[in-house]
Amino acid sequence: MTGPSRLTVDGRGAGGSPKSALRVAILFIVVALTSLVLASACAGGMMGSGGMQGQMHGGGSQAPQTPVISGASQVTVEIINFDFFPRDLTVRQGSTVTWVNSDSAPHDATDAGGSWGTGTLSPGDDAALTFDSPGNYQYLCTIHPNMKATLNVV
Ligand SMILES: [Cu+2]
Repeated sequence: MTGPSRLTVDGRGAGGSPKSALRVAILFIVVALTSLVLASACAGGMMGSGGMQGQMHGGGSQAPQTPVISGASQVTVEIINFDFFPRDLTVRQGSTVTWVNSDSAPHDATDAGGSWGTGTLSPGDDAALTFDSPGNYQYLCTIHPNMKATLNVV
């Protein structure tokens, strides 16, 4: 049930400014491309060697990611190669965040403080949570605890 994201406007200026919608769209494209590049680099590394390089991809990649600030009311976090994309996400309160498991292993997204969680997501599953109040959350996959990410609701 991942409908087309409806882009909302950042506070200033009522009505849908095409510019800010475009900015958010570009942001998403950048994130998507980054995910693809990292995912294929990682997959290539795994297939290329059963040996030394393999250990870099053993779960919870620490490759740098660009933090994402989204003005959209519906935002997707994709789980690929034992990592959350984006790993550091800021959304506006009232936004719905959907975690999509695009990996081949089961994962979840669970607040370290225990206030929310997606439950286990099998490959291909997704779960959406709406965040009505501001908060700074560290969350993780409880199945693979070195998969860590942050969600800021502002
Ligand atoms: Cu996991």
